[in-house]
Amino acid sequence: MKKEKKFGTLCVHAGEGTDRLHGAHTTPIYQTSTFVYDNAEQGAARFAGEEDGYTYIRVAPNTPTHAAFVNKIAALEGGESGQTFSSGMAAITAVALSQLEKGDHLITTEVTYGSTHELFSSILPKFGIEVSFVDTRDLEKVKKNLRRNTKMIFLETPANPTLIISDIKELCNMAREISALSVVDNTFATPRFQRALKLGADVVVHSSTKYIGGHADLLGGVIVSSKEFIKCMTPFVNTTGATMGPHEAWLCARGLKTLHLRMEKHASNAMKVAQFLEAHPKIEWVRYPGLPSHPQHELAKKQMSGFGGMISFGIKGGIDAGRKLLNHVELCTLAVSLGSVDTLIQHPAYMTHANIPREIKLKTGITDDLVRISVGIEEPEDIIADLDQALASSS
Ligand code: LCS
Repeated sequence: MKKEKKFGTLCVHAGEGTDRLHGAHTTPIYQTSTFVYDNAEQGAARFAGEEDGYTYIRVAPNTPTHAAFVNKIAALEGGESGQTFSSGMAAITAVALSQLEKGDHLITTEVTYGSTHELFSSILPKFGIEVSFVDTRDLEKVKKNLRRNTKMIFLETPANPTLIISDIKELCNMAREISALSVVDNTFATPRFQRALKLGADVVVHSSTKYIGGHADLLGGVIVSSKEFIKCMTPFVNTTGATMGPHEAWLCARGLKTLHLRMEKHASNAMKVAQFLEAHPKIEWVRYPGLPSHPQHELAKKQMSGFGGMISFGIKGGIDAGRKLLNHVELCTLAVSLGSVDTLIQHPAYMTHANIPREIKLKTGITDDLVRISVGIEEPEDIIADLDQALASSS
């Protein structure tokens, strides 16, 4: 049989077959907090790291259910290993705080999810970590911001919610040249459409709450990297204890079995919705990486194999028109989060990005008129019909 399996086959098969004892076909949920040793010597060997196996749920690799999820996402991202967390924010926090220390400098894309922005602007500086928010579309600007103490470059691409794209290959090269760690938040694109490790990133992070779980029914995070990196994070992971629950790990692994199919439908629907919005007289502008009108469409084509399910658009009439639109949707769900099977619509200025100071929001393109849609996998005609009637009712 061919050795290298295709993406969809890996979605279904990678990491499966954990239960050799009873032969359960699907991965069991190991709903246990602790593990039994055959004898004291075995317990000692596991704690000493001399024998592989499980000890306690907070301690990596947590449980066989967690391991099944990690093996699947690592196979999909093309990484050697991974680690689960209780949320996407816990994963990002762990990567930052386990790798950076007082006096270190971090460069981040200036547009990120609101809580990531807050972590970098308010929490890391408390620990003496310097942070520069840089427009990473401009490689020269990034170069100018490199310092002797730059230890990490963090990229969220496509960025939430402006969908700006950062050149992963160029920026990770830049990081490598100064021995800084490159980290890519791949939540929006997923490995179906963007393989950041292959493009040169050291670490990929995900909010698995989103497309990985896929059904808006869990909170989780995961990182994928080399075995060496995951091992170096283990003491931080084991002691800080932002542990994913076994049921969430199972939901994530189960969600991934259909990632390829869902992402293809999310993306084909999003293209149709983006084209509809672009032609609508009440819409000022549309940002979707798959549209030729996206200022970085060429870069998106180069580093992504598809453009995902997220769209931002500006509605004529600004914040009030946006509120009216949100209040008139019927099929689309008025809610934050993203990556669910159903279409979610929200207004970042006062929802997902409410915690970013207004002047920074405006400077970075998170304008009052910006409405964000996470396009679901319903039939596209129904999503478009709902937006059409809501736009008609919102003047
Ligand atoms: N990274 C990205 C790109 C995100 O969009 C989010 C959450 C996170 C990390 C954090 O993940 P969490 O801790 O929630 O699992 N984004 C959200 C959003 O746009 N609406 O609600 C949450």
